[in-house]
Amino acid sequence: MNCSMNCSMNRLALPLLLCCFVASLDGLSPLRAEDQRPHFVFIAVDDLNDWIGCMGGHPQAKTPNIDRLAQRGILFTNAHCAAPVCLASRTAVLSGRYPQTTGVLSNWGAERGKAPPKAQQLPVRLAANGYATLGAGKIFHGSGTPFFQDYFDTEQRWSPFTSEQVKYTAQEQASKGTDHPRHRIQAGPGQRDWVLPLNGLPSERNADTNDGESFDWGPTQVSDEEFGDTRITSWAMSKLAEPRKEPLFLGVGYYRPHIPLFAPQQDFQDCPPVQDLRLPNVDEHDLNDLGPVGQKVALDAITAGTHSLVVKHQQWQSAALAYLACITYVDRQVGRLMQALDESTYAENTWIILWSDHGWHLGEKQHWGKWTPWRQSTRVPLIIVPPRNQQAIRGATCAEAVSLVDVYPTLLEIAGIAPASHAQGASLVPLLKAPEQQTERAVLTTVGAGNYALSTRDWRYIRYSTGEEELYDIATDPHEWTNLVQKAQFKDKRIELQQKLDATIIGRR
Ligand SMILES: [Ca+2]
Ligand SMILES: [Ca+2]
Repeated sequence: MNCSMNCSMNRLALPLLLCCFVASLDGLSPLRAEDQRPHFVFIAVDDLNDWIGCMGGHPQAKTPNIDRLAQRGILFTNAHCAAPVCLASRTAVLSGRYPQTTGVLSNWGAERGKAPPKAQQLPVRLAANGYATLGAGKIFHGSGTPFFQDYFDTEQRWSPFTSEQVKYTAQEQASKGTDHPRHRIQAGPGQRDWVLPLNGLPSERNADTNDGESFDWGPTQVSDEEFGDTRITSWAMSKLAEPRKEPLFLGVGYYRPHIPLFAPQQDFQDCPPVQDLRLPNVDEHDLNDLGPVGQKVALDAITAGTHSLVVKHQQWQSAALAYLACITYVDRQVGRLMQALDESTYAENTWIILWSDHGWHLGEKQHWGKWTPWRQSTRVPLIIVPPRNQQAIRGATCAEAVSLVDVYPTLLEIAGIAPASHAQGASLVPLLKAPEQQTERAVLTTVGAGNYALSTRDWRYIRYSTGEEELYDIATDPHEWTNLVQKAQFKDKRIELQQKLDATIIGRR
């Protein structure tokens, strides 16, 4: 197995040598040998937890296309985001740095008063090494904002991305929820209009907003073709129809299943009837063994509504159904994209990377949304598919703890580009060669300043800024129902993970 991957890696290096050789023969006017380096299709799915068929997070998840990708490559079943919120997670992925280094711990840019060290974005580093870098949809979070200009050097911005990204039209905004044909109530001069939610739920937050972030769900009457993620896919497919001499990095960022959980009618119809929808597996006494901070994080409406509201209005099943329908919708788009790739000139020599920026709670620990330290929020799908023209391990899973920060050095190594000195993750190439190997690695997730979750192959350790702790044996308790931190028999494990956490944090500064 190692041999086949080594051969593959040698094959990556060969075209570079060929280029140099041709150039040196010709001297004054170097002949341009066609660049044989691999292409990348880089698929980001927003707020996708493990509710996909190949991860088994929900028994009724229907994701045949994502499952096929897992069969074509390696599925990382214990991958965690660097921070369970969009901007902080995506900044870590695209800069290759942990949030403590970037200072970007939230959705609101860098910590006040802390100037983040500038970074070379992943696509920019690829572009500097001869890649054509194109993208559409949500790859960054709010690119073009002052934050990005501050954090990423202006000249390092991903200009082809900004110029070519698909813009949402008024019709498409409907699918994002920003101009949804919900019933709008005129509030009067100087006041914001009220929009009645599609789900009929009186939202505690955002009930009166139309900013696309509302805690709402349901099928829409917007046609498939008008949905933003459909258009993003069509745009990406058109780029795969364009041959080019340079190797290609194509970023495709899907907005679903981010709230509002709107999807075309057909994707709701492809899911079970709402009365047959299975609810997430929860322990109703789950919060009893948490400290006050943990309980508050669980019960607060941080990034979505509260569980008590959902339950009170008997909406748990319909919200879970809508989340599944949004995933089914995105999976259909992944299927269209993969078909276009397989029928294109890029079919043989393209790596596919599919990832989500963080997970999502749907009532687990009585919580809805993200930005919690628990696995439901930090664990993400991560699938890496080697090109068809390479001998490689396929259809395997890797249970080692890995981080989304690892994506940056992994792609550079695959592309044969020198590692970036600023990058802090570990290349996953050794695990792609031998996914069964055990690395003893512990990966860090930061949940706002001073709150950390450490994930290893079998354990999770959480420590809040107040010193409050939690300890879970994932091998026997994957839902993190039983906090072992006070149990005497796990004292050694607790100390071991405390020390690992401290070493990891210090190592990241
Ligand atoms: Ca997100
Ligand atoms: Ca518990």
